[in-house]
Amino acid sequence: MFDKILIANRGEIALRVLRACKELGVATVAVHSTADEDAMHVRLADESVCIGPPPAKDSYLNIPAILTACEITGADAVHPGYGFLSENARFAEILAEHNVHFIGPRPEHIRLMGDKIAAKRAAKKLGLPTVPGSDDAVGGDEEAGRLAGEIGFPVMVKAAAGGGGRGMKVVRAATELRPALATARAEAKAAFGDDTVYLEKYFERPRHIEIQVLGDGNGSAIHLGERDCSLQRRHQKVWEEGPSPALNTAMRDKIGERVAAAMREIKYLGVGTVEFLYDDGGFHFIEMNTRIQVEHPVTEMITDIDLVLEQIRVAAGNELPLQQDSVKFHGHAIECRVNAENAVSFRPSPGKIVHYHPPGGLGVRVDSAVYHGYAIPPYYDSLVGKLIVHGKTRAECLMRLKRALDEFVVDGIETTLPLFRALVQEKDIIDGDYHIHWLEEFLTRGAVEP
Ligand code: MV4
Repeated sequence: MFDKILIANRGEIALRVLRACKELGVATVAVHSTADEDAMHVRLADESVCIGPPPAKDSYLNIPAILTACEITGADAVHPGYGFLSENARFAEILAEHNVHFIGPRPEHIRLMGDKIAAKRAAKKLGLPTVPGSDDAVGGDEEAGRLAGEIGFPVMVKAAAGGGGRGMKVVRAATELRPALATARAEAKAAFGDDTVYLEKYFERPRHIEIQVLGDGNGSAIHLGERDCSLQRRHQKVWEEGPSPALNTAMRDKIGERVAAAMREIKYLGVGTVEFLYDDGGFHFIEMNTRIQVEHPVTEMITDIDLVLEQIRVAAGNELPLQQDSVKFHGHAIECRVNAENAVSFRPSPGKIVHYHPPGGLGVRVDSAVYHGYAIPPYYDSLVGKLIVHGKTRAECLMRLKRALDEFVVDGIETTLPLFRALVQEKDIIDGDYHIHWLEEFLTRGAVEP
């Protein structure tokens, strides 16, 4: 096991990683910007190092400063959390060059999955079902026209360097293709410095279902079931749950086993998430995330496996904690991302929390790094905390969620709690009958009062 882990992140995930380190008996180093001097992860870590001013590019994304912090403290591993440097292959390489372990996959796998065309080609070769499409960069407009004709409209233009919804365009007719290509290319060039695009069949109302995996880097890998992340707004997930209301055990086992087999084949190391669009009974690979995700607690609650702890263990060269047959799914879990935002306009609402009372009781978990009197800085994401609720059935989970939402008090700032209180009353939500555009359509109907 490592002796000392530097946590290159902030907020609730820094605290989440710290907790796993404490249980493993590993010393911890917090790094922080000047805006985070009062942050919980700084207070609870064994040591802390200030790595720069508030803008993330000068602190949490500042590779030389983080390397220096490793050097000063003698940390032998870095946990990147999510966001920031967590999917930066070059960062993983630089750490290795300085004899510091990166707690995550090998750089080659981070790089492969960062290129969406290469990732899709790899997924297809590994036997995963993909979205019908070009499977390669599209050249000129003529070639695109021919491809779109073959795929059949509607099609979607996507940026190879994309992800998170940037550089995407839906094209419903041949006449719209040329301008859509130009816009997508321009957006991709501006956002990623790469104007490579590809074409796919467009799914109108799919679900977004992702499979959690864990690999030891030596050819052993297991899947830990799925999360349904369809409830999102502007590509920001709002509510995640597992199991998906759309799947049964046989469907889960089938797609899960195919994903696990693919991970064995590439000797994947660490935790990862394989994302699919799910439509009309079929799975279609879109992307793979090579990091621990915000919504990982959903899987932890239904499997009883500590994903962050196991992520650290496999990074240190340990074997998997169990075989696929021993993974048992029990009950249902829902996570609500409580943000410091107005529940109707979603305008950020940073500032001081003057009263804080998180809910508790059986089946209720709150992953948060805020406290009574803490001021949420305006520089980073607006997550106040994640409310994760577990129940034996989905109905019990919803019942507990309602109760927990009623208990939750965050005063002094606006939060998205009123949105969740409205969602748990909605028939489609209660029935599990939703898709990736459901939430935006619901918000357009104007049913939430802040
Ligand atoms: C799609 C799609 C429909 N058809 N691809 C958006 C983020 C990016 N990672 C993939 N995305 C989509 N790809 C095809 N062929 C619809 C989306 C999409 C979406 C996907 C998952 C979760 C939320 C979404 C919201 C809008 C669009």
